[in-house]
Amino acid sequence: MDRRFFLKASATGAAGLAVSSLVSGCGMGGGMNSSSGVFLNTGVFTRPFFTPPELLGTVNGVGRKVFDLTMQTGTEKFTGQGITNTMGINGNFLAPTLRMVDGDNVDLNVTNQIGQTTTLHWHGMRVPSNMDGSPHQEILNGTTWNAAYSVNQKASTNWYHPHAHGTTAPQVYAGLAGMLIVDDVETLALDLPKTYGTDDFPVIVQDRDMTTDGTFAYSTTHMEIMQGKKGNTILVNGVIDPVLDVPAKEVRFRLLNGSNSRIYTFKLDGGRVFKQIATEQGLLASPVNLTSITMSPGERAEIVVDFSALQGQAVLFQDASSGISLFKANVVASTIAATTTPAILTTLAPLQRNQAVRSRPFVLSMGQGNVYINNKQMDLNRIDESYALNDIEILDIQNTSNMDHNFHIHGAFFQLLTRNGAAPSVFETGLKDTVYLPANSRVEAIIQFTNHTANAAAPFMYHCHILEHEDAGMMGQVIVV
Ligand SMILES: [Cu+2]
Repeated sequence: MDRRFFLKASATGAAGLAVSSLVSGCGMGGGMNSSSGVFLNTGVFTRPFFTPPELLGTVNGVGRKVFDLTMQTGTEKFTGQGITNTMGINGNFLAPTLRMVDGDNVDLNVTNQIGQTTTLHWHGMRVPSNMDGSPHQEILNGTTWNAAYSVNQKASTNWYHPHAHGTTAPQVYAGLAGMLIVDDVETLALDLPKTYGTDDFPVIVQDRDMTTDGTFAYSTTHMEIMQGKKGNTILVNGVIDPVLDVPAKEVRFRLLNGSNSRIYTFKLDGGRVFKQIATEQGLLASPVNLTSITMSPGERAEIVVDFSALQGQAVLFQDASSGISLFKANVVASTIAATTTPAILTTLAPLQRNQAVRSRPFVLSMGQGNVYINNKQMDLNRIDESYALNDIEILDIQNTSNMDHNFHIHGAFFQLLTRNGAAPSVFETGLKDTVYLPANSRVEAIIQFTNHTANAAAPFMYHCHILEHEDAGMMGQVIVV
């Protein structure tokens, strides 16, 4: 990855714009929901949208795709002014987009140069538990961890980030996160937008609590740990207020809520309709027309926006929850062939409730200034649950607290059966690995661990993906036997 690529993208913004806007009020796109009360986002889009470079891997002599990743420290000027100490992978902030194909055998050489212990977790990848990058696969500073696995799952938009015991939140916040896109033959054959950086864009949405010169440093009060760390500035692929030229045709956006704790409700200005085509673990059976989509940390969604009739116009991507406009898409003449998103995308054969051998409760709760799952806090030396390989089970996930949480499990995907006792929205019946649980809510999902067992030396994790909660112990461990 060319480190200058990112520097170029973020340094060309109009210096001072965000600051002058802050001084004069709360900016044109202003909202007042952040912890600091005022957003640095201005509602004026001057910085180029940054598309992280793709890393395709290098095929070695025995046909394995090799990816060399260096986790490193760096600095970044997010508004062109103050200098922030950051972390990135093969660069100063964020990471290249890894690209793999179902059936690939991959070797990932992960070198830790961040000055502290870390791990690198492939969120959404169904890999052997000892290659998962969980807290049990520590990478000491100055060492290299070799993760090797076979890709065996549907085309999907995944991501990778540290999962170190107790320090995940600050490491992700510093910039250690990237997308990992899996392709497969079925999906590549569909008439979907698929030209990366032209009609197919990653959209990593993160918030940071910035000072007026555009710098940030992770720190938390106990209140912020309980409520989740929320920032006053929302970045897309590491850039504040970016503008993107999109072709006047269908364009695919791979949305990732990469924030530590903020929950977004993404929409287009004017209530424009878009199509959701995929959930975390792959395509929906058919596209679903939506005007907004709510996503909690760690969740992904692929959407298609049809700009065919909008050449010369601009469309804003917004977060309805904060009132902030995230980026602007200027619709320009298309130089590539039109696509027509098919009405049928794939065949999903949902697992059925009557196939389940049991329903297993996961209660997310808070009390005495702590966060719990099933009244327990994370203990690396305790196994909390044991699954039988290939058994079908129901996850009965209940948030009994007055605060929002979510639930992510490694090693398997699930599909929602119910949300608060009713049928879930169609788009929640897709293949998922992370699900939002608003305060005092409950979901039932159906799950099956296949392919990989997991023993006590390398269990799979389940946890709240609000990273402050995860670090505070809202996590447990499963073995698969
Ligand atoms: Cu939580």
